Amino acid sequence: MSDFKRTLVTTALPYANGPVHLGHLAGVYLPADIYVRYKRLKGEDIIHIGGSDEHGVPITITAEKEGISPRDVVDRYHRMNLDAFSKCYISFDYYGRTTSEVHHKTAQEFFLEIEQKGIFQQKTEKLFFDTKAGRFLSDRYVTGTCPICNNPEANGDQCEQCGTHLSPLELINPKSKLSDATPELRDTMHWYFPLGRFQEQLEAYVNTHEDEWRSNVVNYTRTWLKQGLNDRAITRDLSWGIKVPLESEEASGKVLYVWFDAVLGYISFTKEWAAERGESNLWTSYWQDPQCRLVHFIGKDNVVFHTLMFPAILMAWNEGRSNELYNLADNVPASEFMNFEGRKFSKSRNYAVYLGEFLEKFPADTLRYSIAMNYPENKDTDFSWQDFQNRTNGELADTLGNFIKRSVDFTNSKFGGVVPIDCPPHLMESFAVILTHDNDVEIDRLDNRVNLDDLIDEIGQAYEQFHFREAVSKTMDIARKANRYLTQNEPWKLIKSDRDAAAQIMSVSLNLCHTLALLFYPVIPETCNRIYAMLGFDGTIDSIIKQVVNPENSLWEQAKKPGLQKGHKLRGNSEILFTKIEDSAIAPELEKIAALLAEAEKREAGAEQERMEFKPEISFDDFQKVDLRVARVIAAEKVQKAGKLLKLQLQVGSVTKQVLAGIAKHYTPEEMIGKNVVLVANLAERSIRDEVSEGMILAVEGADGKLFVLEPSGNEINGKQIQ
Ligand code: B3M
Ligand code: ZN
Repeated sequence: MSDFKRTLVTTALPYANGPVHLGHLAGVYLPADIYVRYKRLKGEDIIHIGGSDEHGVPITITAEKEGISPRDVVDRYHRMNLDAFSKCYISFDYYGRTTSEVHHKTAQEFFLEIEQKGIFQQKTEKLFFDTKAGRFLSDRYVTGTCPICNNPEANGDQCEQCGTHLSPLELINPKSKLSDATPELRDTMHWYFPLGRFQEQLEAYVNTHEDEWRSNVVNYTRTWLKQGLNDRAITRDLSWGIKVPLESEEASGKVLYVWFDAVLGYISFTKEWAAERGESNLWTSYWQDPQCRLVHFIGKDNVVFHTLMFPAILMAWNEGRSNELYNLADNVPASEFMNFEGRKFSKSRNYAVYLGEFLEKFPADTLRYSIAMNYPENKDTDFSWQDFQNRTNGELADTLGNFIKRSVDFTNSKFGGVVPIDCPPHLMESFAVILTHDNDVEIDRLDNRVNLDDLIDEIGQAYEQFHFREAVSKTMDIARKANRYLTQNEPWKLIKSDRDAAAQIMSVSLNLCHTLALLFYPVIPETCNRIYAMLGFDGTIDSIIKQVVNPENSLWEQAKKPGLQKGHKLRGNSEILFTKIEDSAIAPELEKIAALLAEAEKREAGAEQERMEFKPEISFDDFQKVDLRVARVIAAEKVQKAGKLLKLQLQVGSVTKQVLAGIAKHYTPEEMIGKNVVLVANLAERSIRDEVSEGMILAVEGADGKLFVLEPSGNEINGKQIQ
């Protein structure tokens, strides 16, 4: 692991069609920034590359909704997000945009390389065309009724109500979102990337990393590999995007699929970063030198694009080449989600707290700390105002802030603001929580011994393995112990009887302040810069870090040793590092949340009401036409590539029927086998995903969205009509 000479960190490129919220910060940008700052403290060569994803349908849909151009949309949100990130001290080395010229060229170069090798396939397919708008409609531009749950507003790629992944062709009554017109099917040709061609290579790639990658990342990737990888269309009929770089008739009007171009943005932006430094070729040291470690920070919804799709694109580039070979990611620390006050962030439901807005009210470091302590490493976590207030007041203000301020204030008032004596390294290395102070100061070596070196190494290990919560809470543990050390030794009393003993305690305390300033730097950088200034250092940690690129004498190593010797002068005055958050400051936020929740409930109740508006009346004869039967599930299995569907074989009297039911999220195949169900037995056959469904079974949705299959009971009822 330590064979690497340098590290390239990338963070998922947020779509520039809206402001980033706290969920994005928690899953991707904060952990990446913490990691990068830690590595910089270690004196390692590391860069952090990010930027805006400015292509794709999410952008054009926003533009159409707001009646502005896609260019206006991306300009606005690129600026807004860059600004919010910088206010949150996310220290990108470069923050690019996929609309840049360098990026367009890079993506086109990749397309041509793969095209010339004959790897792409071209396929003609039928796609919906909006004759009013004169455009082919990509999946998201088509809406209609879901064939599984009858939701009348399903999207062409997915039904939000039942979660089924759909193709627009499966929708009942498809409509164009552009014009409301019923679209017609027309032939169109597209380029496909044959992911399956790289199946074995990808499997081998994942296998070599299975021990270091998070299990959720490995499992999720393997699920895809197990299903077998399909060809993926990598072009679209759109006007906004990167043009397919061919002169042919068939290429006209086509752009690269946004995911094909977005992942290549990491490369383009590294090129731009290098050019900006006046070392145009430097980017190759990060992408094409095997001694560079490549790490992608992303959210769990982007895993396969980074563990399969992007590596496969790079494999296609590397194929048959002897030079300019690209590195594949060494690690992809994908996060789970952080919820807010018990609910998922949702932009479309307006349930979100945006980063920029948050930072107008509260300091970035308090947010960074609270979020780091709630980092969704291997399960979803929750952020609440109450937790934010408790951590800020109890941990940052009362523990860390209090310790630093008391150390500095007491030194200022009793020792003229100067470190009174050298700090004995052994005291520093293993400062005791309680010192016995009779005549001479002696460490209580039996109890309460704190071995700073070991603790710091443990914290370092946690960072190396992306265990951010563990690293930050262990850092706070040191602050807690330091604070207790000062409190329990009572130098303010001791000084009356034994000035030297008090001097020693202050010397240890001040050196612990120095240590804590360095250890906390990855998570609360602005505060640590202020502590550094208070301790009388010239320049911030931010500036000093740039001068130390030697891992042996790195700032991280310096944190283990006394950094302030006798005579070192503090700045002279102290400051309050963290202002406590009063109840009155979060009260309006809690009210806002309550209002949002009430709104959500009302909406849900409204939906309920809507359901109470019965369908138009039917005659008794109409009803009699429906043949409801009791059937027994004799076999059940999941449908490949349709995660929500179960394929059921039903015994209905002497007949068997196959039914596809959208219940895979609620029942395992095993749970279904043996159940009696209610079957609509005379429903016209239809096919979904190349499978035939010969009926429908009845189910009802419970409060939390869980489906319950209706299970009739009785003796020898199989095949009987329900009346
Ligand atoms: N913009 C999707 C997202 O924001 C996409 C990430 C691109 S990473 C190369 O979730
Ligand atoms: Zn549905």
